[in-house]
Amino acid sequence: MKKILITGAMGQLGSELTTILREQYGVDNVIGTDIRRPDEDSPLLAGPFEILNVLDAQNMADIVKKEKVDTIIHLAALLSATAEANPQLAWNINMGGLVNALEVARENNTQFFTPSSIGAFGPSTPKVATPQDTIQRPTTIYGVTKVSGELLCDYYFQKFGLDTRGVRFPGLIGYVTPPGGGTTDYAVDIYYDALKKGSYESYIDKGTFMDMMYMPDALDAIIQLMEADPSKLIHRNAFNISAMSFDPEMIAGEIRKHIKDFKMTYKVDPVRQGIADNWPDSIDYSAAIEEWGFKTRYNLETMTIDMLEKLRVKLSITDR
Ligand code: VAH
Repeated sequence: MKKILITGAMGQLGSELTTILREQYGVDNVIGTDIRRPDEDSPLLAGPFEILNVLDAQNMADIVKKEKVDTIIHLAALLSATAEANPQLAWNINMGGLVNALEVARENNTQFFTPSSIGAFGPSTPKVATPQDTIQRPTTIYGVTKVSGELLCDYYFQKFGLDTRGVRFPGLIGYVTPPGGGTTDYAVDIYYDALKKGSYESYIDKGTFMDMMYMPDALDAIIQLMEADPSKLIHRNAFNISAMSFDPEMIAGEIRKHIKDFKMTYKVDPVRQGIADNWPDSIDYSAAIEEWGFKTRYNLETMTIDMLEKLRVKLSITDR
């Protein structure tokens, strides 16, 4: 990767990925793009930034050609809960944007990364130690776009030789940019509320296990996969990856080790609970380990320590 274009750079993953790739490959070699311009004080403006609607294929092609981009990291998409509220828009953005990005990548022979998700699995998928290769009949429009995306990226590799790569992300937890419209976002919100209010009202019920990962591990995984020896990649797109699996009671218990009087209550959101119930409890990620050496640094305990430490500074909270 020498000259990288990121779509959805203002998102939870995109904002941190843009920063770390600029540190690794040089500020001027990473072009952040999104549908609108960030605030003037945004770290995204520390390097090249372009306004790009991923449904505008010509603008995307113009930027890629002008900047001699050799790697496209396509992140722009609606997440599960937002998508479920507007399925037609979700299909148009998630698939229309992906087809445009793949076509621009093909025409310019760039490397290509786009994430899938544990949302690509459904109620008939084995829920525990979900295999890398298994049945995928998701019942959410988000899952339908993720499975379609996996198949499309495999097709562009097989048909056109495009160097497409991807992972199935679990829920991502970070302190820099709050997530938007996901089902796993409770695992981010809980840290903010624990510090601000000493309590959290969870929209996901106790006993609902989902795979999760701390953002630094997610960022490392993208770089590691993109730099991996292509001859060793059997699966290429949609590698299962995860770092931990927990339910709301477990993350509450870990927070209570630091905020003794932390109170957890529940007001279950039937839509997001319904989405979560269709996702695996824990996935098997041995293929990622074997094919490109996937590893993680954080578990629930160490992530909680770091999240609380970083958010105390970000929120200027010293009394919790
Ligand atoms: C979501 N955070 O909740 C995203 C992700 C696995 C979850 O795809 O929709």
